[in-house]
Amino acid sequence: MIDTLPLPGARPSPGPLDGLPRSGRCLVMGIVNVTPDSFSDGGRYADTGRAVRHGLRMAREGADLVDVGGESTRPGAEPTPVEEELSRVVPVVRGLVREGVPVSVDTMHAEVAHAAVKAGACLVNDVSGGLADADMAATVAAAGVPYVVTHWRAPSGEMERHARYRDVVGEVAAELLARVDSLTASGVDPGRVILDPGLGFAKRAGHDWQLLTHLGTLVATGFPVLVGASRKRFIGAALSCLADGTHGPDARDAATAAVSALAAAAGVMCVRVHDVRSSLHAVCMAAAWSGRAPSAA
Ligand code: PMM
Repeated sequence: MIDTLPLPGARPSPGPLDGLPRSGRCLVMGIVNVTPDSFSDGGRYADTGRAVRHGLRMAREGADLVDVGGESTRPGAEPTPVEEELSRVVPVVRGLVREGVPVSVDTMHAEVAHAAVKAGACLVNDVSGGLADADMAATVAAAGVPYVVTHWRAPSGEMERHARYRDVVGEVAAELLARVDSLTASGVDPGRVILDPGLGFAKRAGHDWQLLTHLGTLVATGFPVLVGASRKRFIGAALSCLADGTHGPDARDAATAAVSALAAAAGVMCVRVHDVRSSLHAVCMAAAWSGRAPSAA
C-alpha cells in the first residue's frame, strides 16, 4: 500500500479558503437533497418550502454550511435533466442565502454550479471532480469559489463496475492529484481546492474503510479534505455485527457521528452529514481531544 508521500503531483499546502466559515474545528456541512430518490432522505425535502425549512433547521442546529443537491448519486440512479436540477436547486439556494445561511451546491453540472453561485452559493461540491462536465473547470475558475473535488470514476449507473483497486488509498490519492493538475491547467486556483475520497463512489465497503483509516494520506497532500460518510452502506456493514437488526440508513446517525469524530481527529476540514447535531458534538469532542477547543484551554 502506498501511504507515504510524495505522491505524483503532490504540492505544498495551498492558501486559505476565502468565503468559507471559520471555526477552528472541523466544519459540519448539513445535507439537503431536493430529490425524490436519494438513498437515505429521497422525497423528504423534494419541494422548495420543505427543503428550505430543513436547511434552516440544520443551520439553527449549528451547521457551518448547508449543501443543496438536486440529483441523486446513489448507485444505479438515472441522470436528472439539467433543467429539472436547476428548478430543484436554485430556489432552495436562494431561500437559504436570503436567510444568511452559507450554502454549497452539490452538482456535477456547470450550468447548475453557475446558477447556484449567482444565487449566492459560496462553494461548489462536485462528486465527479470535474469529470462529468467539461465546462465545470472554467465555471469554477470564473466563479472563484472553493471547489470540492471528489474521487469519481464513472456515472452512478456504472460505477459499481469500476470498484476495482490494487491499492485503493494510493490510487484514490494519485487520481485526485491528477484531477487537481488537470483542473489547475484549466484555470482553477489550487488554493480553492478541497479533496474528497468519494466514499461509496466506485468503492465497496472494504475500500471505504481503507480510505477512512488512511485519511492521513490525503491530509498530508496539504489540501483540505472533506469526508462524506453519512449513513452510507459501509457504515451499515460495520453495524451488521450487532444482533438488533436496525442498521438501515436512518439508524446510522450515531455511527456516522463516531466516524465524524475520527475523521476530524485525523485532520479533515469538513464532514458532510444528514444529522448535524450529533456530528457537531462529535467534531467538538475531537477538537477538545486534540487541545484545539476553547474548553480545553
Ligand atoms: N456523497 C453523496 C452526495 N454528495 N458530496 C461529497 N463531496 N462527498 C460525498 O461523499 C457525497 C457528496 C451521496 O450521499 P447522499 O445521497 O446522502 O447525499
